[in-house]
Amino acid sequence: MTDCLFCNIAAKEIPAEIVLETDRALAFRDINPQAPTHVLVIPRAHHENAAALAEADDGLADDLLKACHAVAVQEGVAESGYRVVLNTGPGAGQTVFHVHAHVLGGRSLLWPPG
Ligand code: IU
Repeated sequence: MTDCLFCNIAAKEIPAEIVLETDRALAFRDINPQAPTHVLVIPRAHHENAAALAEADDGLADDLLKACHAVAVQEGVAESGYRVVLNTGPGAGQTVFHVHAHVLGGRSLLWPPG
């Protein structure tokens, strides 16, 4: 989708600090980090949110989760612990409507989230 920010990042038409690329996913640093490690992991294909991704049922959700773990390992937070967040819908705080997993780590993370 040409009017989608994250599609444009995936197409490298908008710059981002990319930390990992696979054939079906891309990971880049969040511009407003909430933790020492705060990376967004997206599928290259456009799906509005996690619900749409789950319904697509083409293995992409599995790829996304594996990419999240690869980012955590690469960032050095896999052993200390990290959080994967998929805000799904405006009521849950989703503001960009191309599914993205937040990978957060590098500090103590409280529960429940706000
Ligand atoms: P959310 O789950 O949809 O609320 O997360 C959107 C994230 O996208 C949020 O953490 C923003 O800081 C981040 N972001 C970004 O990394 N680059 C951008 O150009 C824009 C938002 I706009």
